[in-house]
Amino acid sequence: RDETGRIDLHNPPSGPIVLGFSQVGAESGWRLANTASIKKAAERNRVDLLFKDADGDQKRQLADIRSFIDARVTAIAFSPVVEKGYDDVLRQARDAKIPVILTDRLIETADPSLYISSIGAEFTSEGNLAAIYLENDYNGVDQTVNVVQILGTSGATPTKLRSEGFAATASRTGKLKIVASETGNWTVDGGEAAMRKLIRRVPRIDAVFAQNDDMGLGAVKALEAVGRKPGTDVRLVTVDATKKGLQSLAAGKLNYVVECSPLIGEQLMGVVVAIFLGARVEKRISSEKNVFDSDSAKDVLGDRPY
Ligand code: GYE
Repeated sequence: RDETGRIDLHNPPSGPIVLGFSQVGAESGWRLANTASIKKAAERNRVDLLFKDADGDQKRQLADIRSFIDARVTAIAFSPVVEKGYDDVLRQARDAKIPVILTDRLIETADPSLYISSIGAEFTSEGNLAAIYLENDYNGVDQTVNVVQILGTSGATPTKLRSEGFAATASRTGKLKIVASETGNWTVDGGEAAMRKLIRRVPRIDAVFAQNDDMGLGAVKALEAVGRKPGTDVRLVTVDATKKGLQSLAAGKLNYVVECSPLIGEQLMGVVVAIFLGARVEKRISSEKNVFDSDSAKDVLGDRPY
């Protein structure tokens, strides 16, 4: 249904299984690949998809979810813009007997029975892995490493957990010192602006932990603009492993990329079909992950689909 309450005729339900999916937005390469994966998997599994893009706006996402309840879909899935504030709409879904699946990110709720399953990556370990790489990289160097962080949108699960994971690993040896953080809102432009601020604020930056590839690519631009050599003078670690991220890694401008796979469409459709058939579904389903350095990036770049 659109804002006026009419059924959206671009995608009228025609089969027995209808999934309402509310996406965060189109902020990053990761997100575009995630949307493509969900659309493709829906088609392949003969699931009618009502797809809505919230453009990073939680209010719009809540309205989109309500429109799925009104349309009496088989199931609702969404990737939450932020963690807080979904209890009311999820209670409405429960009253309408529509099961809800969280994809990618999580919500903060006192009642986890409000969703049937969640599918996504383990963000804390992504932060752990980023810090482990930098510690190894500076092994034998007898000084603390000044790290700046470029954060995703505040209030979103990956921002919170990647930060927690990185800080927890960093604090074990004290070798890495997080000297400053700025938000880059997951975008290339946001990452560039954040890096510019950090360069102004912090006298000595040894390394950057950018919480996604796009922001890392923005940081590369900002560093080059002041004559610094990203990858050499300043070490950069990012998360996602999109094609653009891996290309930069292969070119030596990024040093290490922790994969967070956006390709969760098939896993999601598996859960939706199971719900339709009345089968039991797992409460938590984790996506696969890998890590890349410059050499392994070159190995996979040829057939990287996103
Ligand atoms: O890392 C970032 C995206 O929630 C895991 O959101 C996702 C994050 C991803 O925009 O690129």
